[in-house]
Amino acid sequence: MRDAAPQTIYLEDYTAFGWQVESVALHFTLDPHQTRVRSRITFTPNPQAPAQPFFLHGEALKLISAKIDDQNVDVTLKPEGLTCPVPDVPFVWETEVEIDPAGNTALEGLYMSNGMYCTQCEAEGFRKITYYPDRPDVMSVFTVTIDGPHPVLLSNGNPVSTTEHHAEWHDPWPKPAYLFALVAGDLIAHEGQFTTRSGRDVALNLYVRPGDEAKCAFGMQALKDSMKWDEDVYGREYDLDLFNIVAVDDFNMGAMENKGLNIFNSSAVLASQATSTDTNFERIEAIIAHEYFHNWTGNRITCRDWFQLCLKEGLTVFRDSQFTSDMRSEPVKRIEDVIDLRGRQFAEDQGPLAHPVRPESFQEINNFYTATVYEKGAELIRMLKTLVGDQAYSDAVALYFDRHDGQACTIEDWLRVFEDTTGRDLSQFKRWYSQAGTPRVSVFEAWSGSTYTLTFRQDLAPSAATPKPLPQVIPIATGLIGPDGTEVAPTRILEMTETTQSFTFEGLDARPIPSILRGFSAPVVLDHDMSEGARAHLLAHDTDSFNRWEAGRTLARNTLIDMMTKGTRPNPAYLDGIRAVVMDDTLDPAYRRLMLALPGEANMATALFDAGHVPEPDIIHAALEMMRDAMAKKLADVLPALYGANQVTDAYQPNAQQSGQRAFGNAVLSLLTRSDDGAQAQAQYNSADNMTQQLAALANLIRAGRGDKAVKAFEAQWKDDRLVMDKWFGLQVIEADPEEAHEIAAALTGHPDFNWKNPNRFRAVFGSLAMNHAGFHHASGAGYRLLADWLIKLDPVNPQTTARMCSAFQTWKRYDADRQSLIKAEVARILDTPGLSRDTTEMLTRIASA
Ligand code: B3K
Ligand code: ZN
Repeated sequence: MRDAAPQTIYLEDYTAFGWQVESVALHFTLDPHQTRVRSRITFTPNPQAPAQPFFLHGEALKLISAKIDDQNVDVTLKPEGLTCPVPDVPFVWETEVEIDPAGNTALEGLYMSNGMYCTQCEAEGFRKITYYPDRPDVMSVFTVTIDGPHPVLLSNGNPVSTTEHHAEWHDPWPKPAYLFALVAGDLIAHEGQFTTRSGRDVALNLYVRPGDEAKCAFGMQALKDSMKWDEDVYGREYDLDLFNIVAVDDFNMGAMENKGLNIFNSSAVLASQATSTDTNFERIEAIIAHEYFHNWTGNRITCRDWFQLCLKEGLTVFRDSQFTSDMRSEPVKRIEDVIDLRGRQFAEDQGPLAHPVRPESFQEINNFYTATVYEKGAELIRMLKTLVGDQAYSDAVALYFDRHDGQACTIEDWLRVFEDTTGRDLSQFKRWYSQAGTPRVSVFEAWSGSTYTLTFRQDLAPSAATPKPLPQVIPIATGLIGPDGTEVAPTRILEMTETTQSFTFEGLDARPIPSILRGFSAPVVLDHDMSEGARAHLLAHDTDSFNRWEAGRTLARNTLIDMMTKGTRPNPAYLDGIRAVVMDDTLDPAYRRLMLALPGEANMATALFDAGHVPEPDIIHAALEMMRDAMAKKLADVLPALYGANQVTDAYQPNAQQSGQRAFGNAVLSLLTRSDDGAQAQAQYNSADNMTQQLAALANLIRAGRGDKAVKAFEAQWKDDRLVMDKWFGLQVIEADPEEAHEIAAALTGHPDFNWKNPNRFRAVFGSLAMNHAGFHHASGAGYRLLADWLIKLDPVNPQTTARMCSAFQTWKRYDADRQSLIKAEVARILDTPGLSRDTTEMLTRIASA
């Protein structure tokens, strides 16, 4: 079906809904193609709202009947909803509609996945279930009854009564419609239990399809750990008798925080030693925590409108990153987060999709679930905490929960609790929410007598989203290291508020080496023309573990840029420094592994573009290969011992300590493989008793050009496990030689298990193609063409996933003229497709507008 003509929605146009919804009763009679939904909704005029016609959202609904106070009413139907005359006193609205869950391939609203019914309503999916004011500031208490032939019938809240083929649910907490959920199917519960600190017993269930029972234990433990952590750290208790999680195979994203009934992409919850990597385990733990934490930051306090999305997402990402730091390693988590931020959010800021953390307009809100809203949004919370201090942060957040429980809020509400707690004026800080782009901070040093002065300048490039940028408040955590390697000034937060600003350090014996932006205290690009020697000094001595890693990363980036633009050899100072760090066995293996890692190819493209060069994918690829060869040579004498020392002999645990060791061991393996033709990788493949070791071995074999046998063996072993098969599809494309990546991806689309309507499988092939930087950007344009062909095919089936995948084209402007015109032609070809969805049209129009 064709979308209604695209309409732009503006933050400044916000008006409250004209009615309050006192209560909602929904009744579902499930049927694959003809599900009936009856609703009974009590509306009361909202005296605070401006006068307006009565309008309810509704899309793709077949209206059977509509009544007000028991009388049939004539409604005017529009593609996006209905209007009708209503009394100016409270009234009861009743409708019956028919919907087609089995025909719903967009996976939004009520749909079917492998014979099971499930829902996804955020952001605007509830309007595909029944007529309703589908906006987050309309909160109400829901009662839901379900009739269906399935053994398990679930909705939000607490169960009221369940008989065979009938269930009634009541959620006492007022909520917006986007948090509604329903699940029905032949499911098995993995049960658990949690007692809150005030003594409430909570039954926990993880519902899965038969066959997946053995993949539940880890997720259940992660849920209990999250519940405990939120009590201990934020004082937040769970508030129902029941918490259910359901695993679903067909899902557009990771998971969804519906009240008391979280729905998860099975890849984001199911885990076992044999089938999941350590990275999968860590991600699952974080997503379970994230969705659970939304119970307070998102559900009890929600967003007034979708422009405020970062209010719940930025805060909840920040909370889940704190949780992971506490459960695992703080420095490692911080470095991983920054790598991710630079990889995805900085790239977004650099291109045509740049937008503020709180956007001011949109056509399709699903296109704004971005790295900027989520990850940069989390960085803003982190900065706020740095600026006000830990105690004030806790006090302000406690006030937020007290003051706003049960409300739909704005960023202004959030900042006000900080202003009220600390007396600070946060109006300048607020610019972080309204200005798009990554600020660049340049550093100038001066030394005289015993005084050392750091002068900073901040620049934010004007963009379409922010034509006239103003200076932002930037917390720059800085310490000083003496020439002998000791710290001569501990971390101080330099609070930059002006365009140019100086800070002095007195009473020093010798000129220090500055360690600036410790812990990556602000999401900026730091421009510091520091000597190689000074950077090597920080790599050897910085007491801040983030900046110690950063010193190595900057050396790597600079030498790689020189290799790519001037054809120089790898910098020996970098290789010496890295050798010393990776051999230092007082350091955590996970940290040493991060030290050994190089920036990815896409990341180098961002860095090159940022430094004023046109990135050339083949040259980037070749330089990284050359650097890896140089590292393998530099470390050749110690690699076998390092590999041996990092083989875990204890029983498998996906904890931080063991996974760090495996990650380091596998980083060493990838260097070893460069000279042993894959012998060690084959041995590891043969003896692996867990997916981390098996998959790392397979990746190395493919890279060494010796993967054919193992690829076949892996397929034979795992053909019945869809999550492992996603890895099989993805790895072959990610690890493919750039010359062949598009051909391999194309061939995989002909595999009988390439079920392209399943988002995980589609992403396994095409997300991986986009991630194979030099392969995707093949000079022939074949990578672009293949992706465009498949996006055209997927769009009518699943616009949301199609639109998300369009971001592979967002960086087109940085490449050479030939590639630019190849990409532009593909973008234009997709845009020319008749009936293209609103989602994809908006994304590609924005991308093309650069
Ligand atoms: N809130 C959901 C995301 C919904 C995305 C809708 N397109 C998951 C999360 O961030 O927790
Ligand atoms: Zn979230």
